[in-house]
Amino acid sequence: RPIGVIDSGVGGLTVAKEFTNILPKESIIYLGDNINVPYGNKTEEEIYRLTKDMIDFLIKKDVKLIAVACNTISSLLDKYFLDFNIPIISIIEPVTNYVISQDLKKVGVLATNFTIKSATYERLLKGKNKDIQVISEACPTLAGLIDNGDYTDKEIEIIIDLHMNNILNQKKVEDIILGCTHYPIVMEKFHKISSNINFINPAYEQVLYIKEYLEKQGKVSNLETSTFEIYTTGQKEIYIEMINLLSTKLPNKIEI
Ligand code: DGN
Repeated sequence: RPIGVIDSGVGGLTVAKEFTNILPKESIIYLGDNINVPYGNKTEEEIYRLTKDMIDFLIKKDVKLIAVACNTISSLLDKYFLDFNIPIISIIEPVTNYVISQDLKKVGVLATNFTIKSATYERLLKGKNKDIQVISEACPTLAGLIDNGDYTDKEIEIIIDLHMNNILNQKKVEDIILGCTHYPIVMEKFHKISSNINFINPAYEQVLYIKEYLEKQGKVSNLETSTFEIYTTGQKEIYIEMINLLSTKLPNKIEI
């Protein structure tokens, strides 16, 4: 059975890419709700309703597990999405485990409005180490700009610069979590603007976590030819552009 991956848009491709590297023998069904991006400025009820529809769609496709490749939705998992017959895996929990394992004393978080307001990163990190300092910065427009597909847009650099200044003016940090799956798509812009910062991409930790989970459950696939299907409520062209930019595997099909 395939693995489902959901995001409000193209951001989850950063997670799909890690699947092709870490679990290449798994088939992936990706669902991006681009028509409703960004989720980060919506209400809890709206995000719940849209996410429930995505989960129902993937359950009908008989996926064995859903990777929530969206920090905004992951902020709501504990509250709304525990009662399904298949595991629904957060992107936030695995990266907080990683940060704690690295013994960081302070860490920055850049994420959507919703994720920052929910304080999920702070709650989970402080729950594991009460002394850790978490410096948070909401970026209300960045995911939407990236999802437009024009990653050469100068505006993206201006916005990243603004948020990096805001976070570094609060406190000097050396490690910053890119707490929205859209942001690592423009990782090279983050490095260009702040070359001395270690940017943490939660996608990698999430897929490692899922690998361990599947191994424990004896549910790892061993397909000679795994497939990658994309379903979107938006435009195919943006997916092709992002896939090229991320140099990840091309999908077997893209459907609207
Ligand atoms: N990619 C999503 C996230 O990780 O939070 C959110 C993008 C959005 O809808 N704002």
